[in-house]
Amino acid sequence: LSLEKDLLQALEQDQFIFYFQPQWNLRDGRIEAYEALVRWIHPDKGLLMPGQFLPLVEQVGLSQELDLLLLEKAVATLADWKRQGITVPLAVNMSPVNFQLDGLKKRLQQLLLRYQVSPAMLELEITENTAMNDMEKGSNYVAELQQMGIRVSIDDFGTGYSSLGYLRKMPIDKIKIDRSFVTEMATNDSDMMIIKTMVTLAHGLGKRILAEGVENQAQLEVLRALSCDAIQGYLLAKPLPEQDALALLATDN
Ligand code: G
Ligand code: G
Ligand code: MN
Ligand code: NA
Repeated sequence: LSLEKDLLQALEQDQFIFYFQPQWNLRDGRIEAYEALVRWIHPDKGLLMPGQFLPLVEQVGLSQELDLLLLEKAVATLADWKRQGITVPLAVNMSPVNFQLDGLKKRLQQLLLRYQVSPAMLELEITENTAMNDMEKGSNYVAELQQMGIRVSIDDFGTGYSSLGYLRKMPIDKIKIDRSFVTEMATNDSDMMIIKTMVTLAHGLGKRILAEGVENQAQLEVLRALSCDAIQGYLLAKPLPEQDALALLATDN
């Protein structure tokens, strides 16, 4: 209950920040994008993880407000990086309730214009369930974002409704294999086969594919051998505070 009260204040006083986790391109070994992951700097409790407050945010009906605030934060971050000569795209998670919101596209357009940020620098991560909710509407919506120059990727792929029809219809850019498949890949033949099939599927549809949750070199080598395009995970970097993320980028390029 008190956390709920704190939440309103947090939104007003801008107590949310992003950590940034790199996505590495397996072809050239470089960072191709950062994923923005929200943290709440609570005045008493310190750094809170999304799992500690996002359910509450949703429960009290503030997730639309938070998502819009975080979208602005993402675009403002890109503008700031641009001023520093840093041009790395940023992927932002969208909670299912907010995707396809009336006004989201307009809001995005305004933000990109106001901060003078190219839409090509922004990527929205949605889950399969979000995409599938109303496939007709969903694919039109993704197409409109793509026409604006904003890329959309599917997060946690393989854990939602596993209908594949939407992949064909939606002009999504990237598929992110859920980390649960990667974790056991080296020891579990079925998981290995599933990943292999996902890579083939993605490439057959002209989409890029990234594996999440890569924690060791053995996993990386298997993913490379399977022609996975990119990886993300603790092996390369945990989600980092902004200064550390920028320092890493400087050593990378
Ligand atoms: O590090 P990690 O604990 O950061 O993130 C846990 C989950 O919280 C992620 O799977 C993601 O779905 C969600 N999440 C993280 N950051 C954001 C954000 O900025 N917006 C939304 N809507 N969800 C986020
Ligand atoms: O948005 P998404 O559900 O993909 O959020 C990614 C989540 O996975 C974040 O909570 C992030 O901290 C976490 N994560 C990122 N890399 C790894 C990893 O290599 N191992 C594990 N266990 N978690 C990871
Ligand atoms: Mn994500
Ligand atoms: Na994920």
